[in-house]
Amino acid sequence: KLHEKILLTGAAGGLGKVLRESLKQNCTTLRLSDRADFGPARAGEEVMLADLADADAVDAMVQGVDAIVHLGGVSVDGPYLPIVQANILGLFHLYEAARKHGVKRIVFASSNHVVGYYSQGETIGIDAPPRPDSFYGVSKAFGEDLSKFYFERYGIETACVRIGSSFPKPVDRRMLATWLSYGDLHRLITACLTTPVLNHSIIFGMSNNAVTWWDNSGAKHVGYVPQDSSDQFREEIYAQTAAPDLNNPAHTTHGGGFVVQGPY
Ligand code: NAI
Ligand code: 15L
Repeated sequence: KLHEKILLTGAAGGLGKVLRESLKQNCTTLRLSDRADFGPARAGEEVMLADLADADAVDAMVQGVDAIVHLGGVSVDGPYLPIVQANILGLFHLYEAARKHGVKRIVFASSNHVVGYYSQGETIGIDAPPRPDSFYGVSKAFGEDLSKFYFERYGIETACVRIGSSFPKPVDRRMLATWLSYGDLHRLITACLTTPVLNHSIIFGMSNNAVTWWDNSGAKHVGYVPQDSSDQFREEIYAQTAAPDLNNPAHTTHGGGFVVQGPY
């Protein structure tokens, strides 16, 4: 096993439940954390509940692990305070704890909403300037910058995975471009944990979809090779959904519905 102990935050969430099963292949012990209770540890697991807004709890959660997969936090847009507490303050706590305890590598669940204002008529690379589409997107852009600082100053490597839409299957036309299968999610996180030199990297979390707005060619060193594709769902989705309204930014931007939510 490449890692002795990996910490998985957000373990009670949608993607946390998926990675709880598959990440065990990568480590001897998987430490699981969330704010919400999700029951007892199983074989090869530890459970440590912590609110990301609580610096001491986060410090204890991080002590003794050698890598972190950070999924915890507010995962949609909404009023700024909970987002600030979990995704901004919580990230300070996490990186300070990682520095103090010598954690060398972190996989951070960033989001496509960091670049949500780009048009679906353009393909962007990993180095395109951020255009966050929401308080939520701003908080993820902050996480990308904070982790870059911790790499340049302290050498802590981070993969910022800008996840598209990771669900069992795509459910609308936008998701035909943004879909990341659960199998590819696991492959991508594993690649980030195991590639020899990661540095501070940004990579889009998507499957091998024919229509895409994102170009991962600047992140080949991560070694991620998607094996699934949304293409098999295209006919079904087209039959079930209306054509896009080109005057509605929710239909024409990378971020979709997030660009028209709020104010709160
Ligand atoms: P989720 O909302 O199902 O899970 C997030 C978990 O974080 C929840 O279990 C929640 O209890 C926990 N959490 C929230 N605030 C917390 C706090 N203050 N302290 C400790 N824990 C807290 O989200 P999901 O879908 O599993 O996403 C996981 C991560 O991936 C999130 O960071 C999300 O922003 C990111 N992401 C997910 C995408 C997707 O398609 N599922 C797309 C882009 C990004
Ligand atoms: C996200 O960042 C959210 O966490 C997820 O719930 C989806 O809304 C996803 O983006 C998306 O853009 O489809």
